[in-house]
Amino acid sequence: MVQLPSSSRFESVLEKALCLVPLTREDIVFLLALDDPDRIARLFETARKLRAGFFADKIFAYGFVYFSTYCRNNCRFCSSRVSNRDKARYRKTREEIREAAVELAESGVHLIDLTMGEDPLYFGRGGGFESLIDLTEEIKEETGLPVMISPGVVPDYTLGGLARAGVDWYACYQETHNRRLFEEMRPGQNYEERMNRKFLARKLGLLVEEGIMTGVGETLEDIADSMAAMRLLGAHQVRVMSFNPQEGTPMAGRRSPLRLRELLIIAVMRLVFPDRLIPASLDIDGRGYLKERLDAGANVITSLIPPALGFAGVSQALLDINEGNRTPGGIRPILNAAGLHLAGADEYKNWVREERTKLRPKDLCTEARL
Ligand code: MD0
Ligand code: SF4
Repeated sequence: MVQLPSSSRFESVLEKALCLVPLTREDIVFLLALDDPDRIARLFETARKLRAGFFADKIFAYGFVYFSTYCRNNCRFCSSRVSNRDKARYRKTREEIREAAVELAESGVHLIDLTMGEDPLYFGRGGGFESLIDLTEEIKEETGLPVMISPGVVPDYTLGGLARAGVDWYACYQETHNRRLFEEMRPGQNYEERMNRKFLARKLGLLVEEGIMTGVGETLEDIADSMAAMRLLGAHQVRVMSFNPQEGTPMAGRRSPLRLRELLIIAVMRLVFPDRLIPASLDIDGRGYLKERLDAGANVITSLIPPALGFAGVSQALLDINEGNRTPGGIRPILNAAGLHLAGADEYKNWVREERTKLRPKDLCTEARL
């Protein structure tokens, strides 16, 4: 076979992506390995073209409510890990959670993401999942917005209860699809169980978000494999977050990777999943690099947090929150500088409705019950 000079390989992979031809594992690794600034700029430009083709200049914004920082797990990268005895934790009351959600809704976010560690209060014997289900129902009603739940690996029947309560999204990140690395990062947790919960969520008619962390020892091939796993799952939202070292964890001394790595992954994700949602998270650098993440092809800004209510991020507990920078008002100038705009509430609701209908075509729908 004639080996094409790599410039034409580069052109042909971009061309393939623009024609919506699926990229191979080799194509993905090839793009992730780019180091020539001109080519990287071309890759980002292609990602933006694809985003514009499916979403025009409209960006979605997600409010983040991290309502309990207690967790029974011991993930090596996370300051909420159970062995981190020095961590000052909180568990918000129903009223406090409601207040944060309402404030976020009024500020103009498109979705409320209710997130917790695997809090023993909910996961323990006698389980408090009923109250979690009630709470999501109440928040959905009160805000009138779609709701995402990121509660960890909850039991099957709880996921069923959440689906019946009207939750729209289940978010649960594997972080890596390399099993050896998974076991290192999430000791004592079961890879299959975590993956299977996401397949179940889809069956229950929920949209699913899958995510990876970069800078934790993964190879470019691992990243390509994660994209394959995301495709197999049929994830509706796919994300990458750069590792940030956190105090009180075994990884506290490790460095955060150069942001270029995350930006390349965002752009390649856009080429691989042109019509899916791809976050630019405010939880890694606050507003820092937000424009770059958008320029690489992201179309959702996540981790907007109301100032002054005492809610934290998961990766950056405090950065930019009380300054009011993690709000629609705080991000607007950056959006505008990137030539983008926040979508209207109905535009997001319609997207969610259409995607959920695809999961459950009306005539075929046999309510999955749990
Ligand atoms: C974020 N801090 O979007 C949030 C979090 C959980 N569903 C999301 C990682 O960055
Ligand atoms: Fe718990 Fe999630 Fe942190 Fe792991 S990443 S320790 S499951 S809060």
